Amino acid sequence: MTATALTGKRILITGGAGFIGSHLARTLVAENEVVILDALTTGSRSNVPDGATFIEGDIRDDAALERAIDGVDVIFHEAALVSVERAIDDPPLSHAINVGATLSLLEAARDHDVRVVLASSAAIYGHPESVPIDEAEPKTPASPYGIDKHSIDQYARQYHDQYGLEVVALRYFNVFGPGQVAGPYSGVISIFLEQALAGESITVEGDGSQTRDFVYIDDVVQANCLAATSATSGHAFNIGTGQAVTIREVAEQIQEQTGTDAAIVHTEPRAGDIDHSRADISAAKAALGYEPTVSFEDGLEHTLEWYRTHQQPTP
Ligand code: UD2
Repeated sequence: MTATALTGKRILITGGAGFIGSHLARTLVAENEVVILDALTTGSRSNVPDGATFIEGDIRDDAALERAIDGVDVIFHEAALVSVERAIDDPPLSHAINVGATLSLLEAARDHDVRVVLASSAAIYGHPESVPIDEAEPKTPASPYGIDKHSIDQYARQYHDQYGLEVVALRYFNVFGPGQVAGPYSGVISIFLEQALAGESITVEGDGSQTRDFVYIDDVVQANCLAATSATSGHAFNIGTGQAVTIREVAEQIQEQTGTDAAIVHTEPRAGDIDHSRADISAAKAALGYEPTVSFEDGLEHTLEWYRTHQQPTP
């Protein structure tokens, strides 16, 4: 469990029943009063830790938001339509959830004078011109999801500059860890782990030479806690590790760590896939004191342990 300077606060976590939000909730609940607002669209009630107040509601519902924000000192805004594919299928829906509801949340935070830590995404950079990617890299999002995350990332700065709202946006790279359940829209690591544990072939899309900066969930929790307590405001920071791993290496590592007989097979490359993504995290280090602590191998080991105990591979 990540140590944090956040104690004795009333904290709202939107999306607190989801992957990232529930890890934050579990870290903070012992020393703080945690309120979770989650519509349970992709999150799960069982992710809500004991001791947290749970409000089942949609962030697009102003009344639910008002109720959730009452008396809080800080908001972690993790609720979103997280699927890039789903956002491509339905841009207005992505816009309503990812932008519209976030704007309502920023307005409410402005009214109540509450600090906000906002989940932005590496998706705002689209296909980067070069790696590592620093925060000044051109923003050419390659999907409606990326456009929407870019929008709220920029609104966060506006709300700081125009209205003095204390807000920090965190641009997550590829987050992984226990509790990220495999599905058609989830991260490659959860998909490969499920395949390997079920003895199914591990499906590498394309030749596997594409790279990603995989950041373990505990370090994302750490970044959020630092952003909530830092003197810094009105800025956006990359949250990754600064290291890149090829997808082929991910598959091989999972093959080795699970001890599976499953083969690695190559399928068609994903249309519009990003070749290389790696964060320059020097700004987060300097401004927030952020320092990744979990190596890719250790993170994978913890995630695998969780899968072994929580997932029932189909026979
Ligand atoms: C991540 C984020 C997405 C958005 C985007 C911005 C996740 C789950 N998604 O998408 O929300 O922020 O970054 O750039 O973190 N792959 C396989 N086999 C599979 C599944 C995936 O080879 O069964 C490959 C895939 O083609 C890609 C890589 O793994 O090259 C990573 O895929 P992903 O969906 O985990 O994440 P990404 O980076 O596309």
